[in-house]
Amino acid sequence: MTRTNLPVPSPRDGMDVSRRRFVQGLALGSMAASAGLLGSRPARAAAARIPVVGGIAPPTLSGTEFALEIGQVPVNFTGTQRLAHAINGFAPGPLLRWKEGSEVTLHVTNRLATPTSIHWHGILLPFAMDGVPGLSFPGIAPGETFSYRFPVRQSGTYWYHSHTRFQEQSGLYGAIVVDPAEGERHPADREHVLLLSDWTDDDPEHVYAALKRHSDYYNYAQPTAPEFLHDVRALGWQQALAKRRMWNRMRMSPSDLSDVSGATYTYLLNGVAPAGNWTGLFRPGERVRLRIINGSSMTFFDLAIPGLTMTVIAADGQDVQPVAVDELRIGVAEVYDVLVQPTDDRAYTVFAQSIDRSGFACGTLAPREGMRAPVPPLDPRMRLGMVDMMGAMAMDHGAPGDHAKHQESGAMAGMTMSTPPVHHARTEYGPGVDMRVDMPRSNLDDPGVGLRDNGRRVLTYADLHTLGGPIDPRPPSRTIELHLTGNMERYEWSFDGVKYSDATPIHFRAGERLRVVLVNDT
Ligand SMILES: [Cu+2]
Repeated sequence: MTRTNLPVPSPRDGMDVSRRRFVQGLALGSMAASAGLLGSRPARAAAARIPVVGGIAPPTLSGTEFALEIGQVPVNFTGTQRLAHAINGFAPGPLLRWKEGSEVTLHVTNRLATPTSIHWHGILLPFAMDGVPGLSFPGIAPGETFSYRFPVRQSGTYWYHSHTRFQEQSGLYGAIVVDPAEGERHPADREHVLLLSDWTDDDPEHVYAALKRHSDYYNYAQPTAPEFLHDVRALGWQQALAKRRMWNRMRMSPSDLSDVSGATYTYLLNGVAPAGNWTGLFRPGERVRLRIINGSSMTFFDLAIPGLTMTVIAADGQDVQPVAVDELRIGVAEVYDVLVQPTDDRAYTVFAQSIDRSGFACGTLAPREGMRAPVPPLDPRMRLGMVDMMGAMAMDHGAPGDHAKHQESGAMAGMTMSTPPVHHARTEYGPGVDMRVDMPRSNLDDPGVGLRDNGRRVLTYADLHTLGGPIDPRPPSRTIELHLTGNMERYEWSFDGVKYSDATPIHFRAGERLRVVLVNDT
């Protein structure tokens, strides 16, 4: 495999994270091809690419007053030049560093020809500062400046993103770190933000339109004829046909782990493609805090750093009882803070593979620049089993040839078999809903498809405990049950079968202790 690094250009304003520009181009193309990442339609990704610049890590801005300009900037993550949405010329945007107890002012100026917005994800603030167009403010018109001002009432790792159209997908997002007023609970010798994301050279508007037309447009891993024949050999004709019919009846595909895969997406770490090898430095023996943010639009990542144990100390900005793991699955918009303590004078690879194993983001932790550790192979692709799709129902009835039953029985035995009574709203019985789950399970201790019994300690939600018990000890006075619903073929999503545009508000009472139960019927 060949890899060429271009000379690093001079840093832009006040960058304290080292910036790197790299060649991706042919290097990544051949890497992807040799790793078999391209699925059954390799043509578009394997096409010859001109080696060019491949991504730049964003700078840090800290203080209480910020001037952020939203515009467009040429980027090149794949060998093809595209325009990204950017903040102060960076896509992703700068890391914003605040102090708990301060008041921050952020003047956001729109230099685009279209409206824009910034939403501060996970930040507690007055509603008018929340940055959701049509809900908390009208958005920021072209040429206009909107000044966000709010007190910072929390600490931890968060992020921000545009809440307008698909601007987030095309670069308008960044990290937020809030330093606690009283000092860190787990002081570290140094820290790095690991901001994961997915980039497409296609116009995200076009990606969405294609998914609307054919929801499996980007699913290049559909079961193949050989796979069917394999099922026939293993299960016999009748069961193999029954299995195929079952998936067809659900109008779903067992390979439907991600709507858009690595054939379309280039996965980025801190705005840098894999061949660019973003590098975070450490001195052997140091305690290093990694602030891991999934700022992608559509991608779940499974992240590990071979050779290092990660001690999870915070989830979504909230400190948790420390738990040591080898790997964690991070959903879209989730955040985890972990501590690592590399003792050897060598490089470690930060490896974040997409849930469908179609690609990965990666970078390096190293004592010095220019080092690299082996990049592990992608885990094998897996198929969803009935247990992943149908919840408890699959356990009662079983399913012919169900992979989960054969290969992942260990995890199934440990699953929480809670089957609370489920209520489907009348609005769920309409053309906008193609599936309802009658016996949902709350499998918080299930690592999830592809991570069960993989020989690594994998974080589950059941491992996460608030420090010092619940923040509010009162029992809930009422429960609202909401169903996440959708119609895959229409690529249309809703609560209780009601699209946002048709929905009326759900009323919460100020100060009440409320339980909201979300049931995923999709
Ligand atoms: Cu958000």
